[in-house]
Amino acid sequence: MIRKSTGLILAFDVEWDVKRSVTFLSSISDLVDAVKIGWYQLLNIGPQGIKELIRSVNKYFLADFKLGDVSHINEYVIKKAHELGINGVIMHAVTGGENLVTPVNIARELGVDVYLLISMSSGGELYDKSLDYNILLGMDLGVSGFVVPATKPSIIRQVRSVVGGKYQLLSPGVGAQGGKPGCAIASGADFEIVGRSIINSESPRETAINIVRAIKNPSDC
Ligand code: 3DU
Repeated sequence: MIRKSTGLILAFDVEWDVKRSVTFLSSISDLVDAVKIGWYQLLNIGPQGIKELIRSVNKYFLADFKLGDVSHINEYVIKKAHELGINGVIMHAVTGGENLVTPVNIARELGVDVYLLISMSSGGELYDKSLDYNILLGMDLGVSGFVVPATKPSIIRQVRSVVGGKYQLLSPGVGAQGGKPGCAIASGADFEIVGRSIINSESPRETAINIVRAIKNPSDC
């Protein structure tokens, strides 16, 4: 599980080398509870770059590979991610129980958290039609939590009301995609995931401070 302090997760979608990435992350490290990396960064700096980054920055690293393959491939990827030092992975619910059960169990044995994506910040209409099914699927599998969009607060409220307090809800779509900082957490999420608003800001630290402030004291949600 991600340890909560500020409630902010940085979506670190950048094209920078490891050195620049470490410098940036060190400058806002106290403001973020976790760093989310994904395909873009893996393709930019490669697995060794990811390994070096994780070794250099003392943070929870969440791999957003949105895993949605057959069971054994999901399993291979989770094992490789673990070797790189990844603490948690995001998986697509849509791949279904049969393709999720073994990978989730293997992740648990390795100490890697699984967060199940059950709704998208834009589109994802098939997900939203089967929300109840996917919530129960995740609970049955024993995932650590769910990815639910800041752009759909009613979905966050619905998921929270079903899962209770035991599961962590991570919410992307804050800032650049329209979600107002603080409002996803006010709707029941545990963490807000923010990328471009911080990364592209002229003053990333100041922007992150303002987001953390809004998370602590949300208004106009
Ligand atoms: O829009 P931003 O720059 O704050 O980035 C959002 C991040 O969250 C990005 O890494 C994307 O892959 C992820 N995400 C969504 O944007 C929407 C989802 O439904 C799930 C994940």
